[in-house]
Amino acid sequence: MLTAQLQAELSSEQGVKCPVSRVDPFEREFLTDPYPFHEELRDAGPVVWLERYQVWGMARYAEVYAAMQDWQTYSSAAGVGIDDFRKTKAWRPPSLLLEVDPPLHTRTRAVMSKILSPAAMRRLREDWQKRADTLVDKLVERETFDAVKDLASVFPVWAFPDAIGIGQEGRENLLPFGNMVFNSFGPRNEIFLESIKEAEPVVSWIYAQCARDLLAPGSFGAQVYEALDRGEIQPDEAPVLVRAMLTAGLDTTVIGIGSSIHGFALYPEQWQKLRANPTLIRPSFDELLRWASPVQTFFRTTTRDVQIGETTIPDGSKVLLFLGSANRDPRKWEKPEHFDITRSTTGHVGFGTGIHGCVGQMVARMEAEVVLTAMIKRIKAIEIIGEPVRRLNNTLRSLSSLPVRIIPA
Ligand code: 4IA
Repeated sequence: MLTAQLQAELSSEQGVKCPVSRVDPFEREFLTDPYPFHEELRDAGPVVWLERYQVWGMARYAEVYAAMQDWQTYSSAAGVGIDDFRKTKAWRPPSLLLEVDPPLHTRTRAVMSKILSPAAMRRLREDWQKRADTLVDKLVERETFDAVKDLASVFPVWAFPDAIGIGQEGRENLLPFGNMVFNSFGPRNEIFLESIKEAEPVVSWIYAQCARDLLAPGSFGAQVYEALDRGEIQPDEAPVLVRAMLTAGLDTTVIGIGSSIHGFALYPEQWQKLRANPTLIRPSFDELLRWASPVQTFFRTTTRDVQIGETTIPDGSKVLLFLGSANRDPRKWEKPEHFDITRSTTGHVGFGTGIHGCVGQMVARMEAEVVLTAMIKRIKAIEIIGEPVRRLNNTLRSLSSLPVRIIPA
């Protein structure tokens, strides 16, 4: 299908040799089912010129992994979306974690990783397990429900914002905000424009939540301001770091939980394995992130000319890293399309890798763990009873609906 669209070489204008693809990684057909496109892009070469957006793309595991490990060459400071912050204004004030390089990144990251530490997670676990048990109890009684709308979208929005320390009111803004931000990493296409139609009240609400006086004492948000009191960050940096938790920590975990239930519904034998052996819960979430990577893509910007095979990527180029494709590259994984919770997932890039590897991954892991722990005890089987619906997003791969019937244990 796409082979005809692949040309042998990039016209010598830039003096480089490179396979060219006309594929649009942000159009509906691609986002609906990216996997055949990923295969084409991987097979085209270690780096591909994406003609539609005049950017480079890497879809093989080895190159994606190497690029993420090499932050000196593949910078985040010009933005990790398609926009180049050195040329155009960012859609929002840049993130002080995601869209920066060391030394600034080293300082902000240290503050956040201390706040989101294993010890902090241990303090929350019991309460979160109880909440998951309560929620799953109610759904099991109903037997039929929407695994995304009634479970995956409910639990994270209930648990994590309490820990961040924001109020109950207005939480319906959290998921739409994330949807906008993750769309903004891609082009200004219809999908993006649709998501920002009613942006104003959502964006103002989010920014208002980041103020010190609204955050509960002792919460993650309050702890960001305690880092300010200790002189570890500047006054204008604190609200942007609170914003990072509200942006990065909701949609992603909703999708992680929703896709897990989808995976186990599609692979009933994996569900039985999990029920028989709860120590598989933790590794099963890594396999889920490999198999159904919620964050599919990110850009980097080169800080020098880089040689990849026959191709020289010039200094200052945007490079699109296909994480979801790397996680299913048959050069790296055996039967990559198979969801198999007992395989080794070491090296998957579902949480990224290198200095920008997900700083909130302990939160995400614990959310998935408490929900799956609640489910394996109470649910013998999960059956899909209606067509799952995808929500298309320029960065995230997710479902908006997954109607299921469960058989109680
Ligand atoms: C931020 C990678 C993704 C989960 C992410 C999105 C936003 C931010 C950080 C990470 O706003 O800092």
